[in-house]
Amino acid sequence: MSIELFTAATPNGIKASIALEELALPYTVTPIHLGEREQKQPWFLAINPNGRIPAIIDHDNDDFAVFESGAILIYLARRTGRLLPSDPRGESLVMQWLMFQMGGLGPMMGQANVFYRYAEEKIPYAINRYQREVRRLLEVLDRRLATEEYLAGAYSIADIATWSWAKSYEWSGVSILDLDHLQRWLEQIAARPAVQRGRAVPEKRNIDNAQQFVDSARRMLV
Ligand SMILES: N[C@@H](CCC(=O)N[C@@H](CS)C(=O)NCC(=O)O)C(=O)O
Repeated sequence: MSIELFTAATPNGIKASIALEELALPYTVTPIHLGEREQKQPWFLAINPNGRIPAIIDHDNDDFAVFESGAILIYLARRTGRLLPSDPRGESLVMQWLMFQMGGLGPMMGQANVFYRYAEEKIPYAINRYQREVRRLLEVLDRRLATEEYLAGAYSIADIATWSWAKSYEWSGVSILDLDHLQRWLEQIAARPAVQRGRAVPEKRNIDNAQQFVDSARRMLV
């Protein structure tokens, strides 16, 4: 199987590379330079009409293209029969936590980052609104992880998706000092060799410090 991954060093991007590494699938990486708005070029919109990363093309399946990180994770899991159970209950549990990430944690952390880090105009109401919502969602995870080793039974694509965002709580300006179970799970997943390889994709270029990252994000948000 040969997968081409279009990605950048962001939480949504590393979900795909971590899954590819966990599943030991051969893949090539095409870095997309978000600050230069490469994701809005016509050639890329033909792959992902939403003009965002990640996206994949499966060259061993008639060049089938997949966009939306959650859909990519499900596709890769189905392609290999791993990281997503096939029985209705097991599958539903993974889907519930995956949807929780896709519809909740990811969008809220994304907005917290925009208003807390990237917006030139600091709007306290917006910053508080999104940081409080992120904190609430992280508490939901902490309660779940108090009784479960992973989010949905065995380690799954739900853990990959959620870890890729939750690990960046500091960048969103939210503390998890008192969320012991969440911290345990964050560390446990960070220690996985495939996660370490996947989170380093693509190699970071020209971004040495937080200010450069903020500048690049501002160019993207124009
Ligand atoms: N729901 C989408 C969100 C993708 C997304 O927002 N990607 C960001 C990077 S994390 C992006 O490409 N931003 C570029 C832009 O907004 O132009 C997914 O999960 O794949």
